[in-house]
Amino acid sequence: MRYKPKFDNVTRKSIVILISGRGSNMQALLEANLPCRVAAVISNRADAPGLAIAERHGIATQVVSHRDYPDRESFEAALAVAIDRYQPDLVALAGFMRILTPNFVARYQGRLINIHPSLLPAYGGLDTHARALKDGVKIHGCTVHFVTSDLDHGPIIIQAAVPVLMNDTPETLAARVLREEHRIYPQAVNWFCRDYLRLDADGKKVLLNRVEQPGITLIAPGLK
Ligand code: NHR
Ligand code: GAR
Repeated sequence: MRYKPKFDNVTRKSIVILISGRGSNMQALLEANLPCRVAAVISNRADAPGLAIAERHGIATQVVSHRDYPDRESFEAALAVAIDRYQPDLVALAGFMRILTPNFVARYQGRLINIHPSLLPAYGGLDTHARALKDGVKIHGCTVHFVTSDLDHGPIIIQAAVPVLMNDTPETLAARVLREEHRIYPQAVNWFCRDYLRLDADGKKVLLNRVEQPGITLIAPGLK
């Protein structure tokens, strides 16, 4: 019998990834064998190291620099033109560092997701690792969520928790979290591309189809 791919080019969704810098989450998505096509990587910074990684993977890249525009609205209008050229099913923010206005977010409602380096709703915004260390929390982590106009408060798709260790610096903690980011972001995109994600009636919670939910308990520091 002929091999029948589960995702042929008709059903396969396409995604555009937005970056601002290093691009390690983008790289994790590119190397995850996702059931979708990465149509393009767009950066708001010409010097983003992630652009070269995307090019090495044969992905189309484009720079839309916010510095070329007088305000957020005109920057976002240009960004939307760049994105819409690819008609993506999903736009994935991967270390994208510009806050998006309600107008832009509305245009991509339900198909715009972000990875954030904290266990939301704790530590939205910037400098999450330093703030978590300052508070002395013992568990920290990362979150993939749908983007809404409420910054870092959109419906949560998946989270990973890591222990905070006594001698952690923002850098060592960030590295421990980043390893988990690279695991959960491809998982979230995989679910999206398979149409496994939906929102509950009030649009606040993500429900998962056809996915078992065992999970494990993390206690930090561990019990002795
Ligand atoms: N936009 C909306 N509307 N909602 C979200 O949840 C968003 C978003 C845009 C980006 C990523 C986010 C994060 O994961 C993200 C989520 C940048 C800033 C920020 O303050 C805050 C949150 C996030 C990304 N940016 C400064 C700004 O003025 C610029 C900082 C810089 O360029 O270094 O846009 O944390
Ligand atoms: C990641 O830790 C990501 O969660 C975070 O920046 C890093 C980007 O790394 N995102 C934000 O803080 C968004 N405000 P990467 O470019 O190597 O993926």
